Amino acid sequence: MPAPIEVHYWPTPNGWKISIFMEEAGLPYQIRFVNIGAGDQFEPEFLKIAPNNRMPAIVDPDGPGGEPISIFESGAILQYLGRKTGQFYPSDERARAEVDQWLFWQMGGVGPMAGQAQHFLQYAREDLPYAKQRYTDEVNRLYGVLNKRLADRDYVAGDYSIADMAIWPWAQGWVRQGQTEEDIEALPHFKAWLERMWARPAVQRGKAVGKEER
Ligand SMILES: N[C@@H](CCC(=O)N[C@@H](CS)C(=O)NCC(=O)O)C(=O)O
Repeated sequence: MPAPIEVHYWPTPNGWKISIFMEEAGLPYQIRFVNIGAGDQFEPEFLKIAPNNRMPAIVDPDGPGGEPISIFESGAILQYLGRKTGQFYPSDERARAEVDQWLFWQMGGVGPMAGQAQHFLQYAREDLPYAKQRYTDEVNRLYGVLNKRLADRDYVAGDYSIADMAIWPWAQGWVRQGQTEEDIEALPHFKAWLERMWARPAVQRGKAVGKEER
């Protein structure tokens, strides 16, 4: 039995990406809660493995060469876990490039834009209509791109992959990103994919990790 991987985690979309992978792959893991509301992300011990003071991060005691390794940034963690396990991340270069494109599309697009939409719609200290509209519209545009992509396939890069695991935790939170029921009805392939993902027991288990902490 391999030593469990430590997952430094809080139950948010970026954290769920990793708990979903762990559940899908059946890898032994140990959750270390990083309560970002209480400031745990600024603790010196955490900063040693995650210098950007953001979770998630992992520590794999059985890293390359049998030595421990720590990794931060959810996209890099998913790629590492995919390479380590040979699951949900194809080794064929053409197929891998497909996954990478959609993984980076999430990391550079959906995550930051949806995060800003949520910030300006729900947390900003002043009402900034321009910012609210800008990020709500950009999220809508991105989900439109995803809808088109899913018109002729079940998963974003063909087979189910780390790209789906990265996108879904953000996409399922569309209500908080200013999207309306009508907006989502207009994206039938996107909507069907959200449901297809939620039908996976490991996705449900991954999203449930630590929900009592929130
Ligand atoms: N690009 C990073 C983003 C991680 C991130 O933003 N994590 C948030 C929670 S979802 C966090 O730790 N926030 C703590 C803070 O803002 O101080 C990744 O994908 O790992």
